Parts: sequence; structure tokens; C-alpha cells
Amino acid sequence: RKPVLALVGATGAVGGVMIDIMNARQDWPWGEVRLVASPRSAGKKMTVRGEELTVLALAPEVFDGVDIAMFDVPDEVSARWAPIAAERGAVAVDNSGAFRMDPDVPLVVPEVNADQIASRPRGIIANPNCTTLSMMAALGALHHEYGLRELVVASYQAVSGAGQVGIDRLHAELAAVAGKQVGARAGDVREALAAAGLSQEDSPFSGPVVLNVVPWAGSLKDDGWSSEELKVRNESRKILGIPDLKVSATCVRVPVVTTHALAVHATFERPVTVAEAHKIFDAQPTVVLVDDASDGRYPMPADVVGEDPTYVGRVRQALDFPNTLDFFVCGDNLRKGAALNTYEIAEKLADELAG
Ligand code: 11C
Repeated sequence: RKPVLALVGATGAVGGVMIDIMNARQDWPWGEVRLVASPRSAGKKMTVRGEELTVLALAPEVFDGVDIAMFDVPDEVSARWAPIAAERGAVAVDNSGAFRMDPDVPLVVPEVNADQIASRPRGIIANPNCTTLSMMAALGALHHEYGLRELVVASYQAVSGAGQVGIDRLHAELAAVAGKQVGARAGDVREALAAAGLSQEDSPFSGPVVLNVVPWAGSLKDDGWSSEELKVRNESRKILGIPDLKVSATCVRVPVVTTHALAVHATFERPVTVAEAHKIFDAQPTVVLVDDASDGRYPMPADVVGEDPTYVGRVRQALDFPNTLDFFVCGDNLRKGAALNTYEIAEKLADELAG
């Protein structure tokens, strides 16, 4: 029998991208797809590969007979329901932060550590945070050849990382400043937003996200670090299998709808030239190299949104740091950063079931 796939969180921002990905896939290993969401969204009709499906309300029985259950829901929903799916016999592939650092849960980026899918004592496999994921295909390929030792990154994160509410907020703020001469003096942007009835308290961001950058994502952790910055550190170590990797991250929200970008400063055990790095990126099928500054060619979210690969450019040998490369990566945070990577793990599991 062909495997049964469930998508929990089908009606959310990532769930919608997941359905686009499923509709476009060439190979289709599934015998049945079940769409699942909160009781509020249950009953909604959605089309998957030409078939109209009714969204089911999240309940233990929806997992009966399911082989693989993908979860694109908030941490607390996954924390409760992924183990229920596993108890009922499904492998849960979870895109939340609930299980990523559990030693009994592999954290997988297929082109970097697909071998870890096989050992999953809790019946759960975790999908990394979109910020970590946006650089992993590129970093994993370099690490494999040159041995990564230190990583310093600054992120430029799109508002859709905060979900539909983040997208809606940027659009509302754009409407509030459109056509106005805003931004010549401190307070301008905040005044324009207030005049349009947009209060800061109602925003998912901690400052104006239009005509501004906000050096914050996630929640406050010890010593001033954000949860997002610690995820980049902890998840990079786990995915790459380097428990003592030195990592320092600064995560920043920018007025981009979708596609996270990162400036990466990576130090390796061995010297690596730009030409060698280009060769490695060229050889990695899920990386696209766009690197010709003399012609203004480098990766930018405006050109990468909706694309599956990680785009890499601005590759330079650091002038003052031995064995170190600086480069810039862009990855669609809803595709490879979330839905696509989860789906790729599900496809690997379908291959495993097919023997
Ligand atoms: C953001 N990266 O851009 C976050 C969203 O741990 O899966 C994803 C949070 C997570 O806000």
C-alpha cells in the first residue's frame, strides 16, 4: 500500500506553501493526503493535486492509519500533538521549536545529514528554524570539505518568519507611509503609523518594520540573547555535528515579505580560496551561486522569493582572519526554510517505507 501523509496546520502560512509544493511535485508517492487544522479551520475545502479535500479538526483519530504526519503549527501545539501522532504509528516531522534540541529527535537538513533520519527513538524528526536552515546547504557543503570551526552571522529576516500576522503588519505599515515624505527625522515613522491607527502593541514586532530594521526576533533569553540567536547557535551545532562549534549570531528583522538573508563569516580548519568555495557551491545541487560583484550580481530576497535553492554570493576571503570566508546567503524562509525541508524529509521517509 502507498503511504498516507497528514499535514497538520494546513491552513497556516507555511501550510499554504506546503500545498503549493505538493501540487508541483513530479513524483507522488502518497496513497492518501489528510489535511488537518484547528477546529476553527476544520471543514474548509482545499485542493491538493486536483482533488478537493475537507480540512479535518485536529484529534487523535486523524492520525490512525497515517504513516507520516508533517506539523506546521506553533510550538505548544506540536509539543502536545506530535507525540500523539507518533503513538498512533505515524512518524511526525515537526517544523516547530518543540523538539529540535531533544537528543532523541534528529534535526535534519537532507543534503547535510540525511543519515540521521534512520534513528528516531521518539518517532519524531525535527525541521530546523528557517534562519538556521537558510544557510545550512551552503555551510554544510563547505564544512564537509574544510571543517567548520567558527561561525559569526548577522541575519536579515523577512516578516513572514512571524507568520501571516507579520505579513499583514508590514503591508499595513506600508499603506500608512505610502506617498508621504516620511523618514527625514527621528519619530517620523512612528508618527505616521500612529496617525494611521497602527499601535505598536498590536504589532508582532518590537518596533516599526517599515522604513526601519529591528534588531530582534523571538523572545529574551539570558544575558541579552534572543531565542532566535540561540537557535542559530544550537541548531547549527546539532545539524553539522560539531558540539563545540563557536557561534555568534545577531538576528535582525527587515522590511522584506519573504526570504531570509544572512551575512556569514565562517572560519575553517584548513585554508579555502574563493575559487575552491565557488567549486563546492557549484557542485551542491541545492545551492545557486550568484557571485559577480563587477556586474552587480549577488543574491537578494527580491530575486530569490519563491525559489527552492539557497542562493550564495559575495564570497570573499577575509582579509584579516586566516582560513575564513565571508559570504551572503538568501533562502526563501517559507520554502526551504520551512515547508520544503519538511516535505523533503517526508519524501525520504516514503522512500524508506517503499524499501
Ligand atoms: C522568524 N525564524 O523569522 C523565525 C520563525 O523556531 O521555527 C521560525 C521560528 C521557529 O521569526
